[in-house]
Amino acid sequence: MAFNGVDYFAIDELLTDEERMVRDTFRRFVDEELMPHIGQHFRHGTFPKDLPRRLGALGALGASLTGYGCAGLGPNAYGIIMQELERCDSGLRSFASVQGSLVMYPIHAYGSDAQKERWLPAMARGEAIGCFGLTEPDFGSNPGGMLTNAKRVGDRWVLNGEKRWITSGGLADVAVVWARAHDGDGEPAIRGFLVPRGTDGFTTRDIEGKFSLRASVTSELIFQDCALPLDAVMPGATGLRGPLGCLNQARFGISWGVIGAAMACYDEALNYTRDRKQFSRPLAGYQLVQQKLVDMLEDITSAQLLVWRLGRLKEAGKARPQQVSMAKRHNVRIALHAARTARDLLGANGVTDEYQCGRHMCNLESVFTYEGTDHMHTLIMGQDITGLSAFE
Ligand code: TGC
Ligand code: FAD
Repeated sequence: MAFNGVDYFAIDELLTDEERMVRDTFRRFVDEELMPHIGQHFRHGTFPKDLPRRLGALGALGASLTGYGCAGLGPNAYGIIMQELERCDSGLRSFASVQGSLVMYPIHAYGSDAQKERWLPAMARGEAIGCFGLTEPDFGSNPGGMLTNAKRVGDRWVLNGEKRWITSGGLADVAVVWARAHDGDGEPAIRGFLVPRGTDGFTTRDIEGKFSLRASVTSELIFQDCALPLDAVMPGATGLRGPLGCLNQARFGISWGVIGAAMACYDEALNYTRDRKQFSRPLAGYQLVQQKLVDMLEDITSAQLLVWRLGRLKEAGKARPQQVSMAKRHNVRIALHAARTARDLLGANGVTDEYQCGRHMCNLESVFTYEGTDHMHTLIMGQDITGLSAFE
């Protein structure tokens, strides 16, 4: 059955013509080109290898950046692309988030002219793939404790350490790697390095056995005396604020993206419960079922209004990271709840991959954890409103 959107509060009227055009383009692309194949990719644990170039051709990669072949869209148009991709699968949205917000964005914001010229046009076209290495086996929520280090030795940086849980790691032509850099002068500081695939001393290993984001590649990055030229470092970022600045972009996209997953689950549950009869009538005719459907719709509507407003604040340069945390925390929560509710309403059918909700439910467990866990966003907001840090 064709997907017609979920828009109880006429939010469509708040969108610009450009945003509506982007929505229609990606809605059609997702329905016609991605939906028919996603179930098989999830079942077999494969990433659709043609996706990067197809998204590149549509201007979806680094869509909110300007120059270097990027589309230069506003924040909400970018968010709408994430929404439509995640309506298909969080793993596909993850690929686009990482490529645009976590790799192209830091190169654009912190990179040298040569780094921008080398990577951004090819990445915008989807001809080069990137990954973002911040998390380590022992440092996830607390990336400031990272052990990966880069030592300046003569005219080289020498990188040692390990990154884990890295989206697109095994596919990437270039890794943005955050490391504690010792240049011989003063205190070490966190810096970002661009490490091309094939550099001696750099290997990757894909993580197998995921029940979540199966259509996305997740990998370890291993650096053993990996020697890099001095110009491998991005000149514009020093300290943890460098990687955290990228996370603001990606978390914004996720806040939009998960609405897509929630809409897909709501739509599936509504259609299913209207069709399926138990006892005397369709399931949708029972009060308990209606309450669940109404809760889902109300949650989706609140999520839509939150990100629409956040996007407008971002456009005006006024969005604060703590507001992004609220949107990520709230919207992932409601999406996960919608997926679990849809799974429940589909009964036994909800546990098969003939339907979407079980796949979204498993995917959203990762989304709840990555880009700052639900707890981290709670503490970020807690600190903001009380003035007291509860991290340490
Ligand atoms: P803290 O002392 O608070 O801050 C250190 C420096 O960073 C600045 N800062 C920020 N800057 C920009 N944006 C933000 N959101 C920022 N938050 C903090 C801060 O002002 C300070 O700057 P300076 O110049 O004064 O030094 O740092 P902390 O060590 O206490 O940590 C804070 C905390 C816990 C919030 C942070 O570490 C955190 O966000 N942890 C969660 C880690 C995380 O989200 N990892 C995500 C990895 S990437 C990923 O998951 C990709 S998934 C794939 C996909 O997207 O699809
Ligand atoms: P931990 O930090 O060990 O947390 C475990 C639990 O403890 C959580 O519930 C957490 O909220 C809680 N906790 C931790 N500290 C506190 C505290 N102070 N107070 C209260 N509770 C606390 N990372 C990248 O760098 N790049 C990527 O591309 C990337 N892609 C990913 C893809 C997938 C599929 C997944 C699952 C993860 C990915 N990550 C990536 C890693 C992700 O960002 C981390 O998993 C996340 O930051 C949490 O870290 P952790 O898994 O080590 O959990």
